[in-house]
Amino acid sequence: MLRTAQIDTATADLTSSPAWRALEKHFLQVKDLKMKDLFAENPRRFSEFSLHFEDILFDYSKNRITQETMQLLFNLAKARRIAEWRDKMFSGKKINNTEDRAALHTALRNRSNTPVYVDGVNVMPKVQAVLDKMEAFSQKVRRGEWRGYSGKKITDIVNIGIGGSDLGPKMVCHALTQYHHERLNIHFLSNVDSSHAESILRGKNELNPETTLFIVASKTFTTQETLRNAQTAKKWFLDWDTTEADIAKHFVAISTNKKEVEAFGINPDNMFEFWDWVGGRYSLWSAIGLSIVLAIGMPRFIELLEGAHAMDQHFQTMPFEKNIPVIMGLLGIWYNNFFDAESSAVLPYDYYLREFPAYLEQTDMESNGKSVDRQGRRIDYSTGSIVWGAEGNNGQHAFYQLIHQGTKLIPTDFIIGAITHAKCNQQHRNILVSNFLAQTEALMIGRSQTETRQQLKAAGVELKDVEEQIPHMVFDGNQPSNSILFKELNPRTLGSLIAMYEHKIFVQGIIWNLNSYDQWGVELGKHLTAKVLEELESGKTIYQHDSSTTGLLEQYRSFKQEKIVKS
Ligand code: G6Q
Repeated sequence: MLRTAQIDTATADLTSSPAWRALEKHFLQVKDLKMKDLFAENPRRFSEFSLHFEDILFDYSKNRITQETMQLLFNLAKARRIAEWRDKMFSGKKINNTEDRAALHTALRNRSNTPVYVDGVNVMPKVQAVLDKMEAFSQKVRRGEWRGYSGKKITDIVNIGIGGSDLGPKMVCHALTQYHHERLNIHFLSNVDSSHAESILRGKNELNPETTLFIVASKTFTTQETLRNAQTAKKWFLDWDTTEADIAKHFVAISTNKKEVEAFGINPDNMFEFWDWVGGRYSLWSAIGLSIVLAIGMPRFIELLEGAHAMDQHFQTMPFEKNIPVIMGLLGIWYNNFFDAESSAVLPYDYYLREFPAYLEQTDMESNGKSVDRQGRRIDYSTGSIVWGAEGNNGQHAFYQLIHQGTKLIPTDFIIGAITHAKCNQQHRNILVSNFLAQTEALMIGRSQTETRQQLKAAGVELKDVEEQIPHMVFDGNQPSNSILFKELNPRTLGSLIAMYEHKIFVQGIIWNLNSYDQWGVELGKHLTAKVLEELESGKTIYQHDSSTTGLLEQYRSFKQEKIVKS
């Protein structure tokens, strides 16, 4: 344990490093610069601060930066040895030092198939073998050759998983809805609240057990919520005219834990394997992506992997000055650590990307929400940004108010595709795109008192009638944003987009000297819950709690008791 950390103590002292100090000094000089002035002074600003990657344009010109800012940020990246750490990750070194594991999601999409070694063993043949198994299985289901217990074709697939075993595949399945197999409906069951299971298994939209396939997706196969939901699904299935033997046709598992999969009653032939070097929140590229493969087919899934692989190569080979994930990561550091921005918003102007902010919330915050460094020392600088967001236009009618006129600086990523798959008329798209462009422009230029007055006057408004309202109509502007404009939302582009954010998170983790690949905060919750559950199930008070927890526990019991008495 902690091996990788020990060889790299030189990267520990961030805020006293010359590169950091230079940025602090520079910050004082540029913090009040107005982006609109920078645009006015330099007609080439857009071309100087934007990059193309395949069908993606990344425009970062609407940021509070100058060429010097970027140069100093690149110096920081070099001083923190980003390239060296990047190469360690790609080559299978155990950069997850607290768990003594590699972080090799990039091997899962290594389409050039070059060997990647973990503990001296090339993992690529295993990766390919699982992909082959996923392909064979998905073809049978998609072609209607895999039949349920009564001989019918599968129509519904329920992925049972939580966290990394849910958010990634769910996001991708939603994003690629237009590519789904016509017969197959994909459902995601994650919440242990039985209302979630019921909403899928019972009621108006009740599934048919003859045509439903469950995927139990759990790396550890010990996760309480997933196992509870899987048991509920199994019971539901067995409540019909079925036998234990029929389970083999309706339940498959994705896991690293063969023993527990068998103990649950799933045939190991129906198990799709992955490995401890795949982190949960980075696992959609692995067998955890089975629901995606069933939905869109293996050729499209390969396109997704290829898109990510292309972004991996960009990240590995491009100089920092042209490297999109490096620049995204550095801009995040600039706002988080120098402007003290606490959060950053992701705003996809695409209905099918509506799950993307939730997916990134986990990937980013679980990776970099840490307060000790790799060496276990408490750190004295701000780390992981609070990531949040929602789909474009809807957000405008809700929380954008705070971004425009609140007291906080909130850097934003605006994301949009040029071509839609939807067969609606072009007017929809024109409205959507004009909102996207107008918002980034308005956030940047704002509106001064003088401009407000001029605009009101031009609109024929008597200024004396609105004098009191004018201060409320002023926008400070200077709110930074990145714009990510791609041609269309297809598997390849989506793969690149996801990998771009994964690497941005990696860059920030290295600069902050964090292990971005463990999640001890998640483990604590699992441990605490076990104790309270023991008390709830036994009806006894076993452990000492604080008065609030005890009070809540007692009230819960009393409400439950009243319900039982009444009914
Ligand atoms: C992700 C986390 C966490 C994990 C879930 C589900 O990186 O580790 O979100 O994915 O707790 O875990 P299992 O896949 O083991 O059920």
